Amino acid sequence: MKKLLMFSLLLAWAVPASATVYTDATGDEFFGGPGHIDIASVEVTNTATDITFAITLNGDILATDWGKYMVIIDSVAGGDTVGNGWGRPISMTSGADYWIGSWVDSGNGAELYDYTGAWNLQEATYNAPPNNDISISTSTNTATITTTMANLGLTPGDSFEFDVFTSGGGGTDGAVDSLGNPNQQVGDWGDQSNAFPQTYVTVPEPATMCLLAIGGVLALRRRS
Ligand SMILES: [Ca+2]
Ligand SMILES: [Ca+2]
Ligand SMILES: [Ca+2]
Repeated sequence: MKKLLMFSLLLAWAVPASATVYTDATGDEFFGGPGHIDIASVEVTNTATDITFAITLNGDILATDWGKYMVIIDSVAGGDTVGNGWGRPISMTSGADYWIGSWVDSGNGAELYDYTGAWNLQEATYNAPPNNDISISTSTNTATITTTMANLGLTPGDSFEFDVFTSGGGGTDGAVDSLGNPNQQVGDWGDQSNAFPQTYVTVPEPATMCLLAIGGVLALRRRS
């Protein structure tokens, strides 16, 4: 029995985590600052209930803490082909349904908007439950944002299109960097630009699958 359990645990350890890493060029923004709004990569992961975007920048986002980090998402039919939840000069021509806007100054924060003919604030880190199903954590180079799958109209197995942008605090500041665009996205702060959609396929939670596998092995063992 001990050997079987050890084998099962080894199997669980060996199953890779469900992470997709999208890399971006560095030095591909007009600002040329300390790199805190120059996207280096984004790792997307999901569990059965939650989805996480870990945005890694080419500089220290805490030392220079005015960066804004945003995700535009096309996960269901329809959507906004010209705008987004923050009214920034950024569009997703396939039809944006959700918008995440986050900041790392003033103690960090994030908002999630959905589009139903107009953009509506659905979740915010500063809201009381149940309207605070979004979180942000930071390290030197990475801002990590988590919300629920349901908040983005997703169930495990669904795929969706997205792009990640950086910007400044001005209300008309555009996409200084785009994850999907390895070339310079805009020439100045207020320039209009379009998303370069990336595809993510959500998967069932690996931990759940491992537990099911272990449960199956133990059940077989009991039966024999
Ligand atoms: Ca970049
Ligand atoms: Ca859509
Ligand atoms: Ca880019």
